Parts: sequence; C-alpha cells; structure tokens
Amino acid sequence: MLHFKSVPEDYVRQSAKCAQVALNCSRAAHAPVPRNAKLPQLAALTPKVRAFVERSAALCQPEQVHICDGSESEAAALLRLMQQQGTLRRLPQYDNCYLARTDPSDVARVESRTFICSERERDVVPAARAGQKSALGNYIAPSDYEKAMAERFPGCMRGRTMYVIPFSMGPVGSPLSKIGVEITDSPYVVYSMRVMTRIGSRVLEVLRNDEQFVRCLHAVGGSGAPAVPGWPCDPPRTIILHKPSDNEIISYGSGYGGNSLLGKKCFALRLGSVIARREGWLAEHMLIVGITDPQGRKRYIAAAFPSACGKTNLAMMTPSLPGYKVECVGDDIAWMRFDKNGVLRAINPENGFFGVAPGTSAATNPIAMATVFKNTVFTNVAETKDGGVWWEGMGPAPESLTDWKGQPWDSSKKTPAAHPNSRFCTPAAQCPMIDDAWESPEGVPISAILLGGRRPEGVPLVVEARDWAHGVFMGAAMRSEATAAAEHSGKVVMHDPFAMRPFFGYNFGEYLQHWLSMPRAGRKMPKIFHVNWFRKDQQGKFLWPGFGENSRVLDWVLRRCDEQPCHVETPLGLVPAPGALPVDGLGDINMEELFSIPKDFWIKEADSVEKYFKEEVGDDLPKQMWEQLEILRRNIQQS
Ligand code: TSX
Ligand code: MN
Repeated sequence: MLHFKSVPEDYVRQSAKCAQVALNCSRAAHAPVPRNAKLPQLAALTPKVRAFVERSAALCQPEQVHICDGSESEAAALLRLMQQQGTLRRLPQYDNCYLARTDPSDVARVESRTFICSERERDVVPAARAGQKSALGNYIAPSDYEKAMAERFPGCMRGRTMYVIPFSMGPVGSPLSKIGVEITDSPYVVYSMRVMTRIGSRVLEVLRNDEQFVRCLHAVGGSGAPAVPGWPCDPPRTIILHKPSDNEIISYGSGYGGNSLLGKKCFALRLGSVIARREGWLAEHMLIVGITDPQGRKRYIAAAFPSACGKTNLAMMTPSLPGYKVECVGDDIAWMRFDKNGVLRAINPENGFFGVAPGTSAATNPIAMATVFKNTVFTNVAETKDGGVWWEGMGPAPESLTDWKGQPWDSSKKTPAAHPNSRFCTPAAQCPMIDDAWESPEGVPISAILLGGRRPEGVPLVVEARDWAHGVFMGAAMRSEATAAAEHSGKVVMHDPFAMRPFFGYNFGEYLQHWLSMPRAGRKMPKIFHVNWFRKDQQGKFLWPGFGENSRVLDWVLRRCDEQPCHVETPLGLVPAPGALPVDGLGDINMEELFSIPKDFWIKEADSVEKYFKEEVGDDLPKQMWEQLEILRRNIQQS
C-alpha cells in the first residue's frame, strides 16, 4: 500500500497558479514538484501519471495522497475507514456487504450539470441547437470550463486524503481496453471503482508500455461538516465536465454513481464515443449476452435499451424455451470493433454491475438475486432490523424497516423505503451465469444488435431492419417511457436515440454518420432488430409476458441471423411470419394486436420523429436518415 502524508509546501505555493489552468496544462506556469525524497511513492508512477498527481495535489491541496494498488488489504482498510466515518454500515445478514446512505440531494446523475467541452459548439451539439439548450448533451466553452474548475477545485481536498486510482476499462492488457486514472477524495468512489473496473498496480504496469490514459479528477466538495455524516457533497455546485480533446474528465460536488465513478458513463460512453469515432469503433450503451441454442450453437447479441426497460434483467435472463441457455457478458456498456476478419467483436469495459435495486426480485431476476448478497455495496436501499436489505418490488415488506434516509418506515408511509434509484454495486465475476468469454481480450463476436424501448402503444414486439441504414434509423428514432433515474418524471414517451441521449460525447448527427460508415467490404454486418416487451392492450394489460419468454423472440432473431425465411415484410420492416414466433404453452397471446401497425399511430410517430430530427439535429442529420423517414412515410401511407 502506497500511502504518504505531508504534501510538500510547493503544492500550497503553486495552487493559486494552478487554479487558472486545466489539469493537462503543460505550460510552464507551474514547474513540477521537485523529486522529493519524502515522496518515493511518486517514483512508482509513470511520468505522465506523476505529473497528473502532482498537479492535482497542488490544486486540491489534500492532507495526504494514497496511490491505490488494488490489494485486498487496501480494500479492507477502506472499508474500516468508511465504517468509522459513517459512510458505510456493514450488513451482518450477508457476507462482506455494506449499506451507504447518501445525502438526499445527491441521489442520481445530474444531466443538467453535465457538459462536454470543445473549441466549437458544433463538435458537441447539432447545428439545429446552436446557442440553445440541446436534448442531446450540454456544451461548455473552454473558458467556462476553466472558470468552473477554478471556482471549485482550489483547496477542495484540504484535510482530506486524495486517492489515485489507476483503472482499466476492459480486461487488463486487452487491445480493446483503455486505461484511466481517477483522482478522488472519496473512499466510497475508490471502493466502488474497485468493483466496477479493474484497478491498481497491474494497470500502472500497462501504462509503462503505452502511457496513454484518460485523466479523471473527482472531488466531493462542500465545506464544513457534511449535512449527512459520511456523505460530503456540494449539490448546488455539482458539475461534471468532459474535455475529449484532452482525454480529461472533471467532476465536482457529487459522490453518486455516474457522477463520481468516472470510468462508467463519463469515460466508457461520453469520452469513449469520441475515441471510438476517432479510432473507427463503437462505444455503446448496450448489454452483451451469449445465447446457446438447442443445437448447441452459441451466438452473442448486444442490445441497447433506455432506462426502465429491464436491461439488467435481459442481460441475466433465464430463457423459458427448452434447450436454450443465456450467459451474461455485460449489462450496460459494449465497446465493439470489427476485427481483421470483418467480425464485430465486443467487450464489456466494466468489471461489475451498478444496478437499480427496486424491482429486482427472485421473480424478475433470480440471477441478480444470486449475485448481490456477497461483496456488494448497496446505496440508498432500506435496511431490515437484522441487518439485511429490502427494496420495493423485492417481495413483501418485512417488519421494522429503516428507510433510505435512515428513518423508521412502515408500509403506511407514502414515501418508498428504498430510493427509486437505489443501487447494488457488485462484482460481475460472481454472477452465476457470467459468460466464460466475458474477459476474453479479443471480445465476443456479435451476431445481432437489438434496440428497444418501453412503448405501451403502436410498436410491435419485434421488427427486423431491412438493412444497416434502416437499422441506424431505428436507433435514431428510438423512444421510451421516461425513467426515475433521470431528471424527468411522469409517463411521457421520450426520444432516446440508441439509448445514448444522456451519453453522447459528440454531435449526434456525426454519431449517426459514424454508424452509417460501418459497412465496408469484407465486414459481416450484424442484423439490427427493434423490440418492445411493453405493448399494452386497450385495458392497459401487457400483451407479452416478457422476462424469460423473451427467449422466444431471441430464437426468431437467431433464426433470422441464419437467414431462415421465417419473416414477412411490413411497412416497418420484417416481422415473424405467421407461426414463426414460438408461442406454444403461453396461453392466450393476442398476436394480432402484438404485431398490429396502426396507420394513424405511425403517421403521428413519423411526424414526431421528423420534428425531433428538425429541432434537435437539423443540418447535421445524415441525408440517409431523411430518406429512411420518407420510406417509412410512404410504406405507412400505402398500408
Ligand atoms: O425486465 C423486464 N423485462 C425484460 C426481462 C428479461 N421487465 C421489467 C421492467 C422494469 C425494469 C418487464 N416488464 C418485461 C420484460 O420483458 N416485461 C414487462 C411487462 C410485464 C410485467 C408483468 C407481467 C408481464 C409483463 N406479468 C404477467 O404477465 C403475469
Ligand atoms: Mn446504463
């Protein structure tokens, strides 16, 4: 364990100057701290990491610096410290499980305070939104970026420990993986990063050959005693900044999930999407599963769903169809690139699941339930009197619960016991159906891409895209009933293209162009499908049983990947031919309604997509997308 106290005075003296400049600054404004005999641990770092650490320490002025080695003893020390500080409570019901209760105003990602920085606004948001608020990401100018930093970071870690976390997104050493270094003053973040990514000395070793890494700086902020003991934060001044041109992420004021575990949404998706375009691959908000059919053939699919569609449930699905087996590679993010044989290969850049707890049960996701009761940090769930956890949707509420705010709860209370965005943070390796190849450095071959949404009306159970451009259009036109995790509430059907709306690192129009550029000679393009498990009948009843029965849809998808002629054409694309979707044993399924394509609905849907394209993308929308919209309109009109 590398741990050292007493930051040299140089740090303090340099801090004022450092406040003026971004962390990547190689200008001479602040000479590096002289090699100091008191800090031999810094010598273990590569020069660029060392420079990043020195600049960050000079800026934030922590009392001490700790370089994380990723060891078990380090993890144990962090857990002890957090229990002392009141950040975590041990959950004696389970093996090595803990509960964190956050400040009630720090419970979710804050999209309105999440920005992408570039010289040109157009790099970040489409032309149609110039100078206005965009639904597809927020732009910040470099001067405002530096100002935001200078207003928050100088001295923000005074009296605190600054942790340095070298981490790998993806298996350590895989050619598809990328390295980051997160500096944080939150031991909760260090421990969570240890679960969600691969951290420690072995990552620093990789950097010795190739010094490229993403700089991530995180501080919880706040001054004085925190409102919630053990959960310092600064909600009014929270900000999450990304500067793709400098491979840099800066986050201040929040300890929560996507705001603070910078490898996940910030790196793997926002910066990742920029790096991916630059390097010719795809960084997507997709789960990855392996499916073995009754013939023993194994294929992999990647699937993009907006929140509240049960993505983690699908990633861990127990198929109802006999002879099928589903195995999990990842539940949230896929990094995909075509290999030299033209096969699209995917890795899960993550190492754990940061899943929404409410709704997870033995009925909806028994595999998750078999995963999360060891080595897990729960955040904002309810606690039982005997040191277990509970959340809405887990089953009957036990007596004498403590709610997520630490208050006594009973079912007569109108507030939920667990926060709707409460989470488990659990190692992927202990998932009983984790795929054998989940850490394969070359990635798994992708046969099909699924897109989906929560669509109570009008959208069939499954539709296959006619070709790649049509599939990209399906992704661009994705919509879903809104979520609890984001800052929107109520049941509105929101546009969420590729389930990436909060995660684009660059102009969405260019993102679509990048997708459109994927087909090349010699590449075997996966088929693209749109699925909707959530269609309802006139009475508001779900038309499809979902969950394990979704394996019936996957069966058809895989047969289509084999080019079996089990489809018919519709105005929307290809759907199962009559009898081709196996529904035996399901009882009454109203296939007619499940696959109906109401003309008036689709005329309005096309109008809504057009409005969205015009208002949010404008001139940056690739012309193929307008062509696809026209094809849709023509098909609907002729139906
Ligand atoms: O996760 C879900 N999936 C995907 C599973 C692999 N959920 C839960 C979504 C909340 C996050 C679903 N809910 C799914 C689904 O396929 N489908 C539904 C809708 C539904 C809910 C309850 C029933 C049926 C459908 N119950 C009965 O049919 C008895
Ligand atoms: Mn996600």
